[in-house]
Amino acid sequence: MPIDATQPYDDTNVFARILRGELPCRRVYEDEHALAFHDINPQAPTHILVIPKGRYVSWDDFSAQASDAAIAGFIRAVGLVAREQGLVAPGYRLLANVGQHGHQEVPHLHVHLFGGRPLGPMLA
Ligand code: IU
Repeated sequence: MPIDATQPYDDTNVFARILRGELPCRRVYEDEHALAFHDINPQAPTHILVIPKGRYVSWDDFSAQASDAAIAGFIRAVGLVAREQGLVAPGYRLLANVGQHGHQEVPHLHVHLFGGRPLGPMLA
């Protein structure tokens, strides 16, 4: 079920638990700002989720409330993961779902990084 992006942050959400090491993940990258791991239900040959380390429900509260350092660090981490995965030359897609109409299901901001095949036109 999609979440309400205006809800308070829920420390029991699955990505919070991954960040605390309570649940495993197939990690591909980590630094002070971000953690990246393989999606458990990949929609492309490469399907990685990049999440900030702070307590943000979605792109909305992250973009409004995170520090400039946290925002810059997160965006740099997304780009670094794409380069490390060899996705830049063939190309890739970034996606962040927000709230009900965006069909966001996990209430911790995550950017989907898709690659490894031609992805076709953007679906609205
Ligand atoms: P969404 O943007 O919130 O709709 O995407 C959630 C993604 O999180 C989705 O692609 C799931 O397969 C993925 N995921 C995961 O990788 N590990 C989990 O334990 C759970 C969801 I729950």
